[in-house]
Amino acid sequence: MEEIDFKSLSDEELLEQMGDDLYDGLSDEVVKATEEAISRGMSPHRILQEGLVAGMEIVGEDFRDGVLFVPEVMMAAKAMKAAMELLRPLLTQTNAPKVGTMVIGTVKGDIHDIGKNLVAMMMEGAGFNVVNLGINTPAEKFLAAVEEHKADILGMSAMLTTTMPYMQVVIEQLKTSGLRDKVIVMVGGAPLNEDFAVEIGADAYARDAGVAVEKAKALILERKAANA
Ligand code: B1M
Repeated sequence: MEEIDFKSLSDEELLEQMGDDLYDGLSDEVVKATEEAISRGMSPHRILQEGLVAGMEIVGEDFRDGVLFVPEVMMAAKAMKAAMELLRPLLTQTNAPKVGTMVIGTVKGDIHDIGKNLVAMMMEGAGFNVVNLGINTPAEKFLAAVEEHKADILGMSAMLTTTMPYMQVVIEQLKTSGLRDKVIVMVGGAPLNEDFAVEIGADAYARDAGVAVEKAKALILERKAANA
């Protein structure tokens, strides 16, 4: 395969190439394109949205339509994660004062973690102390972490229609253990929406990482004002 000189591409072409290489699961190329984009001073948000997430969206469509299968999607995910490691320092560096603590995890039965990790990084960048519990997280682990870290926010992510109901199981267990009123519950993930969040008794739904940060900050302020 002919090697592409990323330096010779315009910003738009570079981002498009990054998305194409992500689709093809070419980790090294995606990393090189991300390095080039960073060295040009492109914002991490633009690199994510117009390069990586754009590529992953096409992966998702072709996965749904049976054009791509699990092994190819895993390669694309690996490439995305490698690029996210380069963006991590840019997304998490902050001079913002500490706002609060968030415990976050992907719910039991679900191993998708790219979006959840993005939320975690952006929350860190906004001044939150983030405790990331990883994937396939059972209710007991969420509850123990909320108690141990005196979390202000519990964030749950689910990417499957079959795992989203587990969020309600966690909320019910928070209630029975007396923790529900002590923590703000935020939920997110591609198959969720606002109505679902209300239905299961969560405090907030965020459609993406940027909205998650905005809502988290607003809810913390609200709670501080109410307790003042
Ligand atoms: Co999966 N998968 N997958 N997959 N996968 C989806 C979710 C799917 C929609 C694909 C499709 O059919 N189009 C589909 C779900 C269908 C459904 O339930 N309705 C699906 C399926 C079916 C499956 C398997 C069942 C496939 C199989 O085995 N036959 C299997 C399930 C495994 C399991 O979890 N038990 C499976 C496996 C996998 C891989 C392992 C191959 C891989 C995951 C790798 C990884 O995460 N480490 C994978 C991937 C990559 C995807 C797609 C293609 C991409 C997901 C992604 O990373 N997007 C996905 C298609 C899609 O979503 N369109 C798909 C990029 C990421 C930045 O966006 O995750 O949406 P997203 O996160 C966003 C927001 O959702 C939001 O903010 C994020 C950043 O802006 N957000 C939150 C997320 N969590 C939040 C929490 C918050 C707030 C906001 O507050 C706490």
